[in-house]
Amino acid sequence: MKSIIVSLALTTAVLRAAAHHPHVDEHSTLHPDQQLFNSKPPAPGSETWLEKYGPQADLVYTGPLSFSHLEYARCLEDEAAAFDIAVLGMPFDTAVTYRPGTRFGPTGIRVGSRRQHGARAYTLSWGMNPYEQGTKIIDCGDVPVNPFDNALALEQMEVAYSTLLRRDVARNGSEALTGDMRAFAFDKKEHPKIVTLGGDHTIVLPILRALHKVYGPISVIHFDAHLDTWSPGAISPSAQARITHGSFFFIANEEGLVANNSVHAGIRCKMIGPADISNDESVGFKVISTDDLDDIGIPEVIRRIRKRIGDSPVYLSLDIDVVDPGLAPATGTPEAGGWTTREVKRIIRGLAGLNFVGADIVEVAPAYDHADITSIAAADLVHDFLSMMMSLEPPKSRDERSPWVDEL
Ligand SMILES: [Mn+2]
Repeated sequence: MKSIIVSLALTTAVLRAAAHHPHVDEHSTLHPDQQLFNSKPPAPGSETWLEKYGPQADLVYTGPLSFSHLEYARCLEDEAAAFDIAVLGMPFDTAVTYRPGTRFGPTGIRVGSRRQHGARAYTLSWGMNPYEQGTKIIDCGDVPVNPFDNALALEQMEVAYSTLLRRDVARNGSEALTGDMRAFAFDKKEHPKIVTLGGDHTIVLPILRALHKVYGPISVIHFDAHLDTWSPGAISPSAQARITHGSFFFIANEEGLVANNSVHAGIRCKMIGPADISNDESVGFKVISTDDLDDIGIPEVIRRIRKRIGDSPVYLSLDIDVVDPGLAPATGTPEAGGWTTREVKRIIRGLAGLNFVGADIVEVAPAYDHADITSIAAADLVHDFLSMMMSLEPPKSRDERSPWVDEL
């Protein structure tokens, strides 16, 4: 009897811990589904909720909102918050050329992630669970950017990113995170990695400024329907107006933030003419177009990206408009005829093992969404980013790992 009481008390304590920290409890003796759905058998003869069912657990579709039910901390003020990888929102959307609305992107992507949970994060594609690789991943909340002053907002995003980038890692990183990355940092230390939820694409400029202070110039793998290397030229009425979600890579190149072996993937926008491509090359990029995928196939797309980036420290920036608007309609500048979500995911799997210093997903504008379709796609791609950062090489195809056998 005593052992039953002790075990009930322990169970209650574990459930209470899970309720306060909705990420999966590694020490829990409960089946993962019991943690996710509070499916503990009721205690007989009890009347109160706590006695009968245990604590008021957060279900996958209830409770406070964090990415994938991760532990949530206001890391900019909470210097004790420990992490190897931080998910960070940048709700900035005041430098766009067409539809605004990506200030709601970080919240939208978190909503799209609600069915994700560390206790159920193993995928056949990767053959692993990114939350069970000995790496501390938390949601660091959003940068409270000023919505009225773009210059101030850019500075705030840079300071926020630098603040987290300069924190000590939680010291329980996997080998993939601790590999050769120290060699790239000026201080030869390991720095946390930040997965940023945009925001319009302009947020990458302050991110690259912050990364430059730690790593110097870095290469960029840029998934997008658009080049984003637009030369602001003489048309800008002010220095601030030069910095938009279509010109930030041009500005980054002016400032010496990017290496000249960067690459675009998924380009299909309409341009003024071939001069746009010459300008793009002068900014340090090479184009893999949307159509190229049909002509050369996914393995060759992956090979070309890997070959161009090589061993450089590299930043991954993914504009959700690279995906066809039929599969990701909620974005500011949709372009018809894009890649499928599945194709983008397969390319990302092929990039594992490159020297990633950080990643983002941008341009999710939930007001234009239907049934959370874009937010769910974006949240799923973030799961791939995390798996990619945990892997030393691309996963073998499932058929290689577990060959199909015809039954006789
Ligand atoms: Mn873009």
